[in-house]
Amino acid sequence: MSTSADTTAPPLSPLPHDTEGLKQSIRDAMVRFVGKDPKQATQRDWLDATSFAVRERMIERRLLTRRQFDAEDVKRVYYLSMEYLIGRMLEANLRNTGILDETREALAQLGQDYDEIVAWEDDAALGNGGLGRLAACILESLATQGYPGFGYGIRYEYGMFRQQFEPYRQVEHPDNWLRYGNPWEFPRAERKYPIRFYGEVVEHHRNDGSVHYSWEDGEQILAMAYDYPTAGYGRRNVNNLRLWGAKATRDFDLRYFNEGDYIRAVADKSQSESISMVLYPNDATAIGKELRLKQEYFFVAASLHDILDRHTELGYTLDDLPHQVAIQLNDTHPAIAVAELMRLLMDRHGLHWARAWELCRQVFAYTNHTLMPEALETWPVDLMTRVLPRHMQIIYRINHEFLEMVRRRFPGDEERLKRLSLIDEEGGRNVRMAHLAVVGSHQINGVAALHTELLKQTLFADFYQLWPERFVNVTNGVTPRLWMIQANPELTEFLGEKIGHDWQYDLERLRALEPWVADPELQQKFQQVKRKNKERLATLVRERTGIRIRTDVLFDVQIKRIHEYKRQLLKLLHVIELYNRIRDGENVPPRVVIFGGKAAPGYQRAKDIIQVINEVADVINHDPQVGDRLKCVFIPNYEVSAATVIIPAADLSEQISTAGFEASGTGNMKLALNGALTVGTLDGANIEIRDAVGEDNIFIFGMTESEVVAHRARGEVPEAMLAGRPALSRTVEMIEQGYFTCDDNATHAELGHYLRHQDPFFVLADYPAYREACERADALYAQPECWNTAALTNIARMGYFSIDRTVRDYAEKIWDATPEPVAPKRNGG
Ligand code: NBG
Repeated sequence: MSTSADTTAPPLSPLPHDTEGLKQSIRDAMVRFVGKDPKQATQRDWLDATSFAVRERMIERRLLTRRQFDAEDVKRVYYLSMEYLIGRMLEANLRNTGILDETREALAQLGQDYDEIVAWEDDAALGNGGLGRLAACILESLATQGYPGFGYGIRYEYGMFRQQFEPYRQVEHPDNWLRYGNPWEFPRAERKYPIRFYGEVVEHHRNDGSVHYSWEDGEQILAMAYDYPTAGYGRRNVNNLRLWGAKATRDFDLRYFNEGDYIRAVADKSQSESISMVLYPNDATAIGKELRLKQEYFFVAASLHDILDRHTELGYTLDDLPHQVAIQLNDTHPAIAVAELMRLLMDRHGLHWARAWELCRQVFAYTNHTLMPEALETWPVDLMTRVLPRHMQIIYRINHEFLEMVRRRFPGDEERLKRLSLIDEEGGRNVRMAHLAVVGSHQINGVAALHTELLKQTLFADFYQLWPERFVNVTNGVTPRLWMIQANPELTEFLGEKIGHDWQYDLERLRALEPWVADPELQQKFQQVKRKNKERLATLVRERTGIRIRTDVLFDVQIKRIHEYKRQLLKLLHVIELYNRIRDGENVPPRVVIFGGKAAPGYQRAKDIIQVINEVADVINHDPQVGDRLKCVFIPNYEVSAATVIIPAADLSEQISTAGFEASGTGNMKLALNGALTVGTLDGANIEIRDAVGEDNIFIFGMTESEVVAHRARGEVPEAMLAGRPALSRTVEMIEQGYFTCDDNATHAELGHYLRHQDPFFVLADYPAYREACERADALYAQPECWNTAALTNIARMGYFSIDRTVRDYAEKIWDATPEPVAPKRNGG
């Protein structure tokens, strides 16, 4: 039914995809876009020129994709996310566009080393951790599978901070990733929307007695679109990620500049543009700052405006919305979208409440990513009333209608009303954004089986009773394109030789490897691959830390955000015990322990943990009695590009959160896919990983979720766990007595005290089981055939954890969307 799709537009002249053509394009780009004589070009210039050459080819396919979508009446899926943890773009785009080898060769012919060139690119780190990385994987899969799926987010000028240790404690440095411009983005000066804050709501009474509202005055800033094309792997589909940057309005400029205070005007202007300046570096915690609320509304308002404009430009009516549009809310960060869409439909398009609400509910769906209470966003009613007065009104009305319905179903149950209300009346009045998201969505999903069950039983139990059919599980996944093909080219080749390449599109086909997992020749090759990957990691470790590690021992890896519930301390206690045993003359199997991860800048406990790990590592790494039997490395500035080096080298994957706290985890999937064995609790997706790989191919330990609940209820003092455990007691004492520090006894004493008397995540209670699980791992590692069989079995059985399966689950259970692969042109190109 779309009327404006122009299928008669002339075809684009296809650019060559061969080495010669690419060489020409890169050379041309160097002159035309970079403005340099190739003879004088730096490696960064070559990076830019190469990026421009790829970009040209991607945008060509982007236009074709768009034309096809416009012509075919497709349903579009919009993913609203505050975070996209993308990493470097050049290699991903080359690979997905299918011109990686040709470009490598083209650069070689131009006298340039491909690997050196790509290393110049800064990571696009517009996210904190799992949530942002999942968003990036989902976009890649949407394109790869040909879904009309588009991302919306914020073009932060400063992404995730760079982490340094000075010398032990984390220090944050700004990530000015756009400093040298960005060859991947297309600024869209014509796609600018005014976004209002503050001001007031004006009531208009119509002749027919109806009331109409408008939101006026206050302050306006502009949201300007920047487009990042996202290429599908092995397909022509190229989708779009649209990130919004803040710009001062012209009105704004004029008002101040005319007053003659030029300096103040410029300063105010940059103040208003600060909305998209910086990513809040908090993971699984809510922020509660006015600027954050403004960021959230800013990108949501711009995205919805854009979505509705596109919808009407394509000739659809508002009644068509549920058939043409699905909007996924990635956590509660974009939950204000529910109120904003209501506002647009009523105040701008004149729909009445009931119809607007019906449409809203059919369009939105909400993904929850955590049960941690401190991560649940709430906004003070006062703040919301001041910043978004019309939205506050709408939220009150949504709440009113909702609670009326609850009252009818549960008459006289005042407690239930309090629990369900969108407004938390306790301790100052706050808007519960998760409740707004649930009420405004037709589907709510958790990100792993256990997590979804816990959502139903705890956080959203009352909602589940009202609407059981709205709750679904969509277990997370990871893209094999980045986390296997790019990160682990040797393993990719190894798999290709044995089972072909089908698994790259259908990861379940890795199962074809199973008949060979015990094959000695195959195992030997696998071991060679691991060894090479360990050498690559050893180089990274040496470059970043100066520490030399051997590559013929077990690599034990814990890489993730630093958080009490993720229990880096549990690993640290084990490291200290190993150290003691070596010094006691025991013959302990050698290992390299690798940590990576950032702490939220204001999270003192997490920063203490980093500091103490670094200090312990320093003592161990310099103890001649230990030598290279034990090394402990904290790799600074863990980021996507570092992860692609660390993960393929890992033998043991540490997934040791307190059961019931990790919603899913996705690092667990990446590591297992690369043939690491998991030592893990029955938490998040670990449970499904165990079900997939089998009990014998994973080291499960510790309290289950219900055991944790029971243990907590017993209220034992953590210290009691030390009774009869001399090795563990000694470890804790060494920390609290400052054995590992020369100048900061206080931090160590405090951390020891914390373990003994607080230990909210039951590190001590789970320690004996954890040590035993690590010993099982050591025992298996001592039998290479058994270890390799288990590792290869892990790889063969990880198909379920492909992001492609995740995206299909969303499409079928939630979006009702179908893929629309772009057909190749008949005569190539
Ligand atoms: C994180 C969870 C992880 C999960 C990712 C992706 C937040 C709020 N949640 O367990 O902690 O894997 O989301 O779903 O960052």
